[in-house]
Amino acid sequence: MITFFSDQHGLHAPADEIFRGERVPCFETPSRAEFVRERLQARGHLLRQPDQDSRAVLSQVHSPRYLGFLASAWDQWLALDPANGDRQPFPSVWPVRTLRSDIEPQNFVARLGLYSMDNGSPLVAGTWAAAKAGADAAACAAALLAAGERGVFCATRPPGHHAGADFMGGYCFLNNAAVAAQALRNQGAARVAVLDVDYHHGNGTQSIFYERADVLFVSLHGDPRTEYPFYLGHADETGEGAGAGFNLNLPLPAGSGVAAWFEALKAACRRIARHEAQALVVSLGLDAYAGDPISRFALQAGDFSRLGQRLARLGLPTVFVLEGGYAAAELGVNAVNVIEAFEQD
Ligand code: Q9C
Ligand code: ZN
Repeated sequence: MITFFSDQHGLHAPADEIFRGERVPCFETPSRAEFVRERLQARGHLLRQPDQDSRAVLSQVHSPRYLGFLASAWDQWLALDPANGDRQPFPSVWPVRTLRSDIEPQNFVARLGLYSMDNGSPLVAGTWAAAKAGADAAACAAALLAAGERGVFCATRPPGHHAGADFMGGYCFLNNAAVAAQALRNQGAARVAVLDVDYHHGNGTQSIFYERADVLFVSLHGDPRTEYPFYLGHADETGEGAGAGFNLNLPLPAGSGVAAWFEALKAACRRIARHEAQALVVSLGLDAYAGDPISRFALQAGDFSRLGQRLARLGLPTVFVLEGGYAAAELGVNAVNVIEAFEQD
């Protein structure tokens, strides 16, 4: 399968994240993408660097002020103190209920909080370049589908599905799946479906398309009552306004087994078929894997082949976008199992 891979991904390599109030090594590491690249190459898949600018599509899914902030955040951080070059900024204050988010504060950390849903998404000098290359890959993949390709894989990082129109979160900065879906719409697909199989609910993607009927969002994930992102992803979130009925969440209790997961996948596929979509975007998180260090589902490597086969049966031109998955050494096998089974079916 044609796969987009950006050498720029390595520019986003934060050292630590905050976990239970302590600094711990980041789970979302450059090695994740490198393991995927190695496996793709070993299996003879073609790798391409993204060569299209996603700027126009990005401004359809993210707010101008958020994009402006993200593109210049590191320079703003350095402007505070040149010694900040070897420090990671973390937000510590957020405009929750009753506080105003319409006015951009002048204070940098206050702006960082305005544009963040958590303090777990560390930003470094190369974050914008790496994230932008991932979004460019999503736009390239959509263009290849328009040119007749059946499946294209974006083996990119950082991931994107927690990023909303104007905030980062959960290791995500730019919503690559939303970029792919919007680009497919721009190219003439009347109806698009996004299927998110990452262990964590794709709150960013859901919120971007929540009031739209043209992009159906379907997600299979750990129940937000106990799992990140906690504040979205419940079954009663079905869409609003024109988008009423075009959002389907299938939360499963943490610890659910493989049979329950594939039952939920069946329901997801039925809803996607009913949408009569002309193209599909798969937010391909691999953290439903049994060996994932921060997730609690039970899929084995062979189950990822079964996933690829089920997705192929939808019969839709499909963009796969890598999201989470933190058992880094197993990521290559699991990702390639999905796309090869998709191609073979
Ligand atoms: N120490 C994605 O899979 N933090 N994001 C968990 C674990 C949030 C996961 C803390 C996990 C976000 C794209
Ligand atoms: Zn995840």
